[in-house]
Amino acid sequence: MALKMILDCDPGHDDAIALILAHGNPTVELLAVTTVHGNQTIDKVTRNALAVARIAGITGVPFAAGAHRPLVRVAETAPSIHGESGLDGPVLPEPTLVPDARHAVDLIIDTIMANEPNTVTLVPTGALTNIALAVRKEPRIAERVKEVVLMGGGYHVGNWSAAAEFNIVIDPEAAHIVFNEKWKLTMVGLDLTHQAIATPDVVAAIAAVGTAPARFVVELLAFFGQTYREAQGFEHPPVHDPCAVALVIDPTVMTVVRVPLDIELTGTLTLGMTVADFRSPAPADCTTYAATDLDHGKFWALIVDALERIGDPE
Ligand SMILES: [Ca+2]
Repeated sequence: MALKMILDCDPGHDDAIALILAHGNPTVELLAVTTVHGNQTIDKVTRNALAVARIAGITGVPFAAGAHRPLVRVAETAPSIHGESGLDGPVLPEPTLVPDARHAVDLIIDTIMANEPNTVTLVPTGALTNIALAVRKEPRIAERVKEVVLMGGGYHVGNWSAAAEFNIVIDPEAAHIVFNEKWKLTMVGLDLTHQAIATPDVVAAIAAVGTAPARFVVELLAFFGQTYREAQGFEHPPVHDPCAVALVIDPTVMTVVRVPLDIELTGTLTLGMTVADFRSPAPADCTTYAATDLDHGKFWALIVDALERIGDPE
């Protein structure tokens, strides 16, 4: 049975790889791709998403641009990690897909409501602005989606502050809405994604695929590796966003535990922290989960497999 997925993203080097994985995996049915402000401005990340669609040969999937800024805060971008374009490194082709006329929030709502209940998985890999707006505009999506599997947060470590991760801290109010809805929500946070390291042997395996999309991923990882060395002190870069897609594809690719999660909105040092309550077994009504341990080999094999299946679209 197809895994119906909506990817809400801000490409973004790791978002681009998440999009390639979702498209190239044979069990995923990509229903829609929506974009949100974050790694760069909404115009830049939308253009990047459409350029990746051309590189990967994605056709027949609606793409729609979403929120241009957070619900409350001033917009923040991440040029130190993703460059001025949001996808610096490779030369990007002119997009051929034309974006959907709808706002991302409406495309998300329409797609969830048009499909059978409990069949659509929402995979946000950017700020949660679109998802928060969607569930406020159409509350019925909260019980209609199968689950939300997001890249963001972390229960131990931050990256944009000591306590907070970028996707959450740039729009903590949106994250608060999304984490407190009564849908099943899994946080694939930094504790997990910092295990998804693109080591030299991983890059070699991707390069060995030998196609234009594989070369594109190698170029993404080269730029991402450089900024992660300079800005975050990593020897090799962690590739966050495809981890959330991988969990939807294969639940055995990582360990997940049920734990109450909430978002800090008033801390001076901890704004945007995803607070996980590990003190005792989760209460019966807890619907939030956190990813803990990654099977590194299985994860990267999924990426290589997706690239092999995509081949050379042009
Ligand atoms: Ca992202």
